Amino acid sequence: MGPFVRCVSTVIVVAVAVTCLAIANQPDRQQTYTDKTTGMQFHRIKAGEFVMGSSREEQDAMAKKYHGGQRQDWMDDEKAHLVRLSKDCYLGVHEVTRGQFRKFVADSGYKTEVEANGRLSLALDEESGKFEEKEFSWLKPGFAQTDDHPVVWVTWNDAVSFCKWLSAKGHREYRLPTEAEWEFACRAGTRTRYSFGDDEESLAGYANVADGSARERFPDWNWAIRAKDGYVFTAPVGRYKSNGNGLKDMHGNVWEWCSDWYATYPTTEQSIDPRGPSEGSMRVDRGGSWGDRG
Ligand SMILES: [Ca+2]
Repeated sequence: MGPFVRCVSTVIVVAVAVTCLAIANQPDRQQTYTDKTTGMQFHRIKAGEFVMGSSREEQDAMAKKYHGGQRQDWMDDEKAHLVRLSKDCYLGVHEVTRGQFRKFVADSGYKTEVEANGRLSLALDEESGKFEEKEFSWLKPGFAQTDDHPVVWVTWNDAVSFCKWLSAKGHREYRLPTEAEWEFACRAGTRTRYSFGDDEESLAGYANVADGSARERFPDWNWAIRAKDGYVFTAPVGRYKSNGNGLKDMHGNVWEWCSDWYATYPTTEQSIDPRGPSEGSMRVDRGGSWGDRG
């Protein structure tokens, strides 16, 4: 799966869902901003224009490499189109960590949707190395994590609740980024397959993906890249090289929630500050994860 591919979920995907945040109002136009409650760092992303989505050439190359030359249905959903973002925004440098999420839970008494439902979920379990049906949650993700790792098993509603709590605490308005803001910030002016270039084996220097370490643990992951990023499951945030906007882990570690409902991209020539459709059945998450190839 390529980096600018979209992922959609009504509930969390396999232990990989997290939020990155955009501050809605501008903190005095500084380049960086640190939230006092959580210590979260934000970088300013200047307004601008970019081509959102994948080019036909890129899609054809992916179809040839991974799908025996067959175009996939989802490829028509993310047609390249011009987008203009009229306002600067601030995006979290790192994925929200388990320690930061713990502060939210300790202060508010919040129960994540997965905990509240108490239902069994199917996910990869580190202990057995197999998919198991258990009561997984951000505290029991199925693999070892420290408070520096990204929080997982967080639904879109959980992520929005975290943003609301942070807004109330931080005297700024925090929200999930729109999908357009996320992609613009990730691309950082590039048009290559990844924000650092086209070579997927180079992902190991930029992100925690399904890699050579994961192949050793799960020999049937023969689709994973061969280079090693050093982690089978999640990695502490910020371990890898930044993109051009100084943001970390944009191509891996855990998928990141955006605010938009999922829909086929608009076909108009130019879209200004798109927020996605007003209703839908699935939300968008973006990036990549330890269990995907970027
Ligand atoms: Ca990895």
